[in-house]
Amino acid sequence: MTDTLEQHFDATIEHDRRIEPRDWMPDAYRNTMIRQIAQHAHSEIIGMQPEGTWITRAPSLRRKAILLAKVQDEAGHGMYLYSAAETLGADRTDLTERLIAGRQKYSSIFNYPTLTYADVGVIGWLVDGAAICNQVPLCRSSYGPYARAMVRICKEESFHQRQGYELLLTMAAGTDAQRAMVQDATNRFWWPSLMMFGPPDDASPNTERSMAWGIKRHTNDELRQRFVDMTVPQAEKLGVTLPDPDLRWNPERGRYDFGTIDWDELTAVIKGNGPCNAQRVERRRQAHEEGAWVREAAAAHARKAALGADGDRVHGGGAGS
Ligand code: BYC
Repeated sequence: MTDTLEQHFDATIEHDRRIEPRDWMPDAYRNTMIRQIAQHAHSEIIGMQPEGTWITRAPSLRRKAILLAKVQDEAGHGMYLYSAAETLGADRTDLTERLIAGRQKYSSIFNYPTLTYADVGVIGWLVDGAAICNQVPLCRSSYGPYARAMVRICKEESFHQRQGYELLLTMAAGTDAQRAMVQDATNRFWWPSLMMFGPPDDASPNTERSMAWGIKRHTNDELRQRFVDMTVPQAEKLGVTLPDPDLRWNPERGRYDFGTIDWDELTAVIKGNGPCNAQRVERRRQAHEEGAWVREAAAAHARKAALGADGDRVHGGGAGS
């Protein structure tokens, strides 16, 4: 029986069709999907913090409205992704508790501080730009609910990237002090943005298996290179210098060469030793605790809604049964 199911799974992957929640799948596929989707969801939720800190300090009403909308989108992305993880049998509360206990990862990039308003622009330009590069191919990922969630997420990320670039173009056309802020933010976020794509291919334990299963469509290094090639002309138009003396066009490869990434830094940040890891997780823990009454109220409301006016259950089963 398992043989037939496994053959069906293999054939689905081979023909580039989607695996759906009720399909049989190997445990390792399920666990890999839960790991990646949970890490992605956690990144969206923790990713609200570095920019969220600027909402009350936005320089104008327009900038505040834009930033609020962006941060709200990130909460929405986290919710779609937790829902996608639930279709695999994961439990959202359990995933959150693992994050808070440091047993599940989230993207390294959100462990760096946001020091000026130019950081909001640079996060949109570089961090969301890297996210788009990484996530557009995930719209063709083999797991149906994840791939479908990614279509909407990518559309919104594209708006985020443009709002960041527009903010930077505005600052670049401003005063010398504003241009210096843009350059400083670029200097601080360039290398961490390249690290978002993960370790180099020869040190990436999951890539081969995830590519064979159609979860990932490109390797970490391929996507990193694509991001560099896309970003250099944007930096030129903006008038900022990317902080890499080895960055230059290679006519033979038809791509940009770039300098060596500090992989020790990425390892340290992933292990929890980046500049803001402790602060980010602590803030998430506090928010989770402070939100307990909302979850309790929602569960009580769901129980009540499941009962008719005369106390009979309207839908057989459901919450509180
Ligand atoms: N940071 O074998 P590898 C966003 C982990 S949200 C931390 O290459 P894989 C946004 C990796 O998980 C951005 N950990 O792994 C939100 C693995 O851990 P395990 C998030 C990292 O999965 C708000 C180990 O290192 N995007 O854009 O094949 C505002 C070995 O790596 C990192 C996603 O999550 C890292 N940078 O490839 C603005 C996209 N890199 O096995 C923007 C979906 C690696 O010990 N995820 N690790 O548990 C992916 O595409 C892939 O999971 C990755 C890693 C490319 C990230």
